[in-house]
Amino acid sequence: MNKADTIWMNGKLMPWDEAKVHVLTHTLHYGNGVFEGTRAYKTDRGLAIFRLRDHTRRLLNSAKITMIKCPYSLEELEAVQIELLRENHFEGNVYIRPIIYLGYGVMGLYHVNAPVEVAVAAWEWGSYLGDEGLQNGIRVKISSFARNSVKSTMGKAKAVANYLNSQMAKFEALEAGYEEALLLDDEGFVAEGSGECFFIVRDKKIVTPPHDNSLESITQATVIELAEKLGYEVEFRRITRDEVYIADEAFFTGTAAEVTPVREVDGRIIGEGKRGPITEHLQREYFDVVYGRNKDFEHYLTYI
Ligand code: PPE
Repeated sequence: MNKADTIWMNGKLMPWDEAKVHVLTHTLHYGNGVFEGTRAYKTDRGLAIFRLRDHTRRLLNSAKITMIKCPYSLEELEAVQIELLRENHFEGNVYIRPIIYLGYGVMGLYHVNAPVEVAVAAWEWGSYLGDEGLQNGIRVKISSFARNSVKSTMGKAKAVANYLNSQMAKFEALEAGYEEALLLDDEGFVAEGSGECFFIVRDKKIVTPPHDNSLESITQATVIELAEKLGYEVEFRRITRDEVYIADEAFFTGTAAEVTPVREVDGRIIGEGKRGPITEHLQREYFDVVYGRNKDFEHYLTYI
């Protein structure tokens, strides 16, 4: 990965290689931690963090859900992320990864006495599913793993533990020669990708599943806001796998994945087998937003 100079950890900036944890770190054993993924783009006016407030608020909400008391306020965490980007003098686009976790000192499942630690790292990260994928679309496999059920996990939290399910699905898809997994919920309806939300387009209507079994995605919300401004009809409703196969277009959204077209699912060609026209339109508009070229969305950018 692309190393940066410093990482912020428990109140101070330290050299990248020194930002370490003890092997008995509670989160490492029992999986209770929460994190965020936020991007900053090189705009004409310099580096700007996209939707910093929304990501930081979700981080604190995730901690609330999993019963971790974060010692820093929303404003403090925002200031830390800005400071980190200023200190590191990045040349390209940046991915910011804040994490709140339980540190060293307590073992056993009763977690409330474990020390709460907070770190924020940032590094230069290019396209998540490849530049080729952004242009021409990716091939996707519906996973044999059901998305974490609401009966046993809490998908509104961007919680470390939720990502075992994602990792297994991603591994299975890549091992089978695909580029990403699409997970169904335990009732068989489309939930989300291993690290993205999912959309289809049918008869010019844009459809995405409700958040029953998925993260409340900030990119998804941005794309919906954009689409509605552009005059598209957007519908939140359940989608079945066979409906995906006969969609005119399909795409993933996520901070890392941005807007990535899907050109094939389980051997079925989606639409024309390439990036569809509405996907292309939304993708272009999304990049205009994050690069500060759309005045209506300026309020989502925090310039460094
Ligand atoms: N669902 C999941 C499971 C998920 O992990 C993400 C983000 C999303 C939906 C989209 O959420 P949002 O970023 O708010 O639009 N996944 C992060 C994972 C990247 C990684 O591999 O690490 C991300 O996009 O940053």
